[in-house]
Amino acid sequence: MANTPKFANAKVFAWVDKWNKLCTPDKIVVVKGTKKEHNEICEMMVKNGQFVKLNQKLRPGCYLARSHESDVARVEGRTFICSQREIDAGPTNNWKDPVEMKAEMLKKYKGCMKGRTMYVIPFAMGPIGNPITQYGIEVTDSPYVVVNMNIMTRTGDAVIKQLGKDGDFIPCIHSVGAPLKKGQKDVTWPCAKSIDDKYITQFPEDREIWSFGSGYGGNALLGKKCFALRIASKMAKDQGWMAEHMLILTLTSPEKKQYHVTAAFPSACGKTNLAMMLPKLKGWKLETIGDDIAWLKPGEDGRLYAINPENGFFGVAPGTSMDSNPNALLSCKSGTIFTNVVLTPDGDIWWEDMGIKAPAEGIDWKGNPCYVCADDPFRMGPKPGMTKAEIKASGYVAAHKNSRFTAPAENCPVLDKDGFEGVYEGKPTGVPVDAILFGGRRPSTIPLVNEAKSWTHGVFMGSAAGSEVTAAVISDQIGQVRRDPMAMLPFFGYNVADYFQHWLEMERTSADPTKLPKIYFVNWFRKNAKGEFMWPGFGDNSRVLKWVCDRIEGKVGCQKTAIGNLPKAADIDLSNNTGKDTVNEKFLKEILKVDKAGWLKEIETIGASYDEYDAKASKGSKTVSKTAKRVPKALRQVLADVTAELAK
Ligand code: GTP
Ligand code: SPV
Ligand code: MN
Repeated sequence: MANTPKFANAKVFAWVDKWNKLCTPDKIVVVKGTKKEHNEICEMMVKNGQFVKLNQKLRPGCYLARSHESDVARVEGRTFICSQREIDAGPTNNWKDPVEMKAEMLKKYKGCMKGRTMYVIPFAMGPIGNPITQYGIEVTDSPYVVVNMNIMTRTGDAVIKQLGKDGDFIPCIHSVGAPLKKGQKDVTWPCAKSIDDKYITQFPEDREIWSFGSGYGGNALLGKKCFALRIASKMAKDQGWMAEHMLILTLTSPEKKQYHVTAAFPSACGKTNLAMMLPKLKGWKLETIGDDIAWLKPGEDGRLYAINPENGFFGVAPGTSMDSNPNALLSCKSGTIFTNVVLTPDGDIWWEDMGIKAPAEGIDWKGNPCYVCADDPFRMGPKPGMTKAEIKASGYVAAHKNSRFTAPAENCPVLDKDGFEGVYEGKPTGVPVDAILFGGRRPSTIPLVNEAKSWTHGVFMGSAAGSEVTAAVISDQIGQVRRDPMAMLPFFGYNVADYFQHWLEMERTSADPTKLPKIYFVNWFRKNAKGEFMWPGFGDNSRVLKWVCDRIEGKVGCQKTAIGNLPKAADIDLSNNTGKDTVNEKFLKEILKVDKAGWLKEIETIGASYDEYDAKASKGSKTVSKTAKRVPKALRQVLADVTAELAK
């Protein structure tokens, strides 16, 4: 057995020692977080066949990994919130008794790291030393996790030093669940092959994270969704702050006035794209602070101050191009890990809709050869000479739909360096938020942008968010619209209805509620009868951001409607409406209207979702509901008001 290394912090030692004794790894490495160590681990993985080293002239410090076919995205069906009381997990979460769950999982962990190295990753969520930052220790047997955590979080000695003798941290345990027998050769992507052997478990009261069986993304990089959203949302509720699935951006107007905007969109619905967008409007500058997670704390002045707890971008690869998101592509220039994309013959990477012609031949995400399409140089098929129609009919993609890049934030050409370090006007407060956007992929009904009439109405809007399900999760419902309140459906650390209440509390407890951000609902994804997008999106979204700023400044009016304040079409700036994709003015008018018939249906399904949150037990529960009437009355009231106004 390996000896548990010494740590000055007794709680760190106890956590590592506990898992060492149970998981019995061959070796233990405490991650120092240096470049040299990072490179050595990457090179070891190349030697073991788990990484492909990319062409170092084209992509210095970049590697490619291919996951097992069963392990390509988050697994919501195997994600658990193990609060002591079932009611505290709520109807949207899978619940199990924490004592039972720990007993079940301890059996899995027994001997699970045999033949492997146990890595201890000290990590920070947020800039080290910032008052909003939290710390974690992830114990894992996956070197892939180590190098991804090195990019996505601040890792290593600096964190150990910050923790000192008795600093607090969130303890995390992760195993791929694939022990090796003596002499057994490792596979390229070890994991538990059966979905039922995967567990992504949060213990919100113990503030612990136990993950087993998956090596992919948010299932395994435990600082991200498990900590920064599920556990942090519970901490935030208890302590009066907010942990949200939001990007953070800084916008500077031609008059040099700065605005900070956060936006909550469900997975694969455009956060990374908006966070790094190149404004089509001349004179406007956009800078990135974060692309996925925001922690917001109320200040003494009543404003909400935000930091990005992460250190990198775990971005969706397909669709990322020099056209759609040049800053994301440029962020992948060096020091990036690609997972499940295509390998080209010159040692570079490729994916669908990258805006780059496909190579004649490549290796697809499964490791099989793939070939350029016969009649579309921007597609690849599994056999030579296939037509676009044949490839489409076969459902084949060369890069997995949820293939990702793990890129260092410091690579981003438009990073707001101060904001990213949590600094505003020289102080480590995070940045004051002027506007919060909610959104989702909604092909019908939902207008381009809608301003909330009040904070409570804004909370209602967030609670009613929804989207088509995307490939970011393993699901048989991809493409169907589901409710995804505040884009947090897969990430609530507690009862969804209590979470709504917490949002309402943010106004009630604010030092000055008039200083809270204004709330908007946006939809870049309206489609016409032909199934074409009615709004060009991407850089053209700057037109909507400008309207938001104009509203904040009181520069423009609005149409006051039953569902909220909509722009007058003339107030959407259409200057520089040239290039490949342009705003179609006829469509614009269409997507700024209240679709009354659509909204009557919408209201019904919002009501149905509230009823479900009010009456249903947690998923997988055998007990009858005890959650009745938990949705805040104030939100029911907004629903009633909107319904009444629509009927007028
Ligand atoms: P997660 O990392 O899963 O949380 O996703 P995300 O919210 O950061 O989504 P991302 O920005 O990676 O976008 C996902 C997909 O949406 C990509 O295929 C984009 O091309 C597409 N997309 C993003 N913004 C727009 C837009 O404004 N219009 C349209 N039509 N598509 C968009
Ligand atoms: C998401 O699904 O919202 C992601 C990817 O950002 S993961 O980190 O895997 O959750
Ligand atoms: Mn996300």
